[in-house]
Amino acid sequence: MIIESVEVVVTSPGRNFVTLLITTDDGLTGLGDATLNGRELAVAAYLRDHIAPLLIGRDAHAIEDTWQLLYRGAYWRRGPVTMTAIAAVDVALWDLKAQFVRLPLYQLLGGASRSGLLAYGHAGGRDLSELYDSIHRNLDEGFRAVRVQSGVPGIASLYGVATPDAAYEPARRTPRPAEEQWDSRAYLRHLPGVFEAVRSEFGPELPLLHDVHHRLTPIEAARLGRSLEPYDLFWLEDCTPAEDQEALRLVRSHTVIPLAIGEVFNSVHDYRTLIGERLIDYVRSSVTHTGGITALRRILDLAGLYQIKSGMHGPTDISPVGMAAALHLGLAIHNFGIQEYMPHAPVTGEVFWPSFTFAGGLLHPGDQPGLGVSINLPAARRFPYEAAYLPVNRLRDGTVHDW
Ligand code: EZ4
Ligand code: CO
Repeated sequence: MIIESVEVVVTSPGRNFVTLLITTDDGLTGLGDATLNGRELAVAAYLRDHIAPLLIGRDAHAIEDTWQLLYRGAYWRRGPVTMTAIAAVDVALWDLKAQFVRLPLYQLLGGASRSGLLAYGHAGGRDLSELYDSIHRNLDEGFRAVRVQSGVPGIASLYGVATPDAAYEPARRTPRPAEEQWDSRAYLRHLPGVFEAVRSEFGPELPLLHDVHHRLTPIEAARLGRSLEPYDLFWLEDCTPAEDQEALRLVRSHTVIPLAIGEVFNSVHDYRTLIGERLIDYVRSSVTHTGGITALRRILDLAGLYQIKSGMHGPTDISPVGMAAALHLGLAIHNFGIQEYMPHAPVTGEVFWPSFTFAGGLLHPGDQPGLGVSINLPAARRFPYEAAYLPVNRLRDGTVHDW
């Protein structure tokens, strides 16, 4: 199975996506997701200018060798642009191999370890009444676990909180990043009361999650973890800036709240302290941003030795192709934990045709050969790229803060 052509498609049905198409002399086409939110064109150029010429004429079956060639062969290692580009190649090659043997990809990864993947949805509201409505909408859509984000009095616009008429989408199509505000003291005062109220309204069973989005110092995160312990969270996510692995030692020594981290990581080396010292409970990396199925499976195998589970990132900036890859991997591994799932806007479905399903709170990748996703290229051309940025955060005095 020789690689004959490599194409990078940048399309914007509802939001920007970068997709890699690898076509072989057998006439099969494999797809990989290369979407890096707000930095899409850097990955597209990396793939087009530096990777595509190396792939033409190679054996599409040689997944491990190609991964090592692209990782070691660049000399420059790691980093989100590089690892997202490598991930797209890796996933496209897994898609091709599985199509070649006419099996759903999860069968090549060891077969199904469960009947479906527990998914969590996103709930958010500016106040409790909006938040309750949003949680009810998630339950009506079938979710059996919910991430809860709340407005904070005194903070005008805040991560994770949508207005009732719009789905939450942090990347905005503006020529410059939007600015949001942050105030750790106001947040730390307000949040425990929100979880107390949500627990008493929705009862003890419903798994509740929360994302701090890298905004606290270790001692603030430790205090937050302690104050949320009575409400039995499934996890507290990204409580401190993720790249500071040692910060979690302090958090861990003060609270038993389960911790999840890693959506901005791109390598197993970002996790070595966190996993080796059991400082986290869930690995947030996605297939798309962490070097593909080949690389994320290694991270999750290492995590499994320490009873740490998967909690793959699944926002709308993971394309349907990236989501399908996550579901095949999640179905096959032993240490699956939970899968984030933010359904894409209906218009995204004009370009991407996935076959994965969501029913009874569980996702399943489906049983089509390969990933089970196809792309409608004429439709993709109807949605040209539009620059979009994630917001930035400022404190009350104007200082830039982690977003
Ligand atoms: O901010 O995907 O847990 N989910 C998240 C997401 C991220 C965006 C960044 O591209 O934190 O909303
Ligand atoms: Co997050």
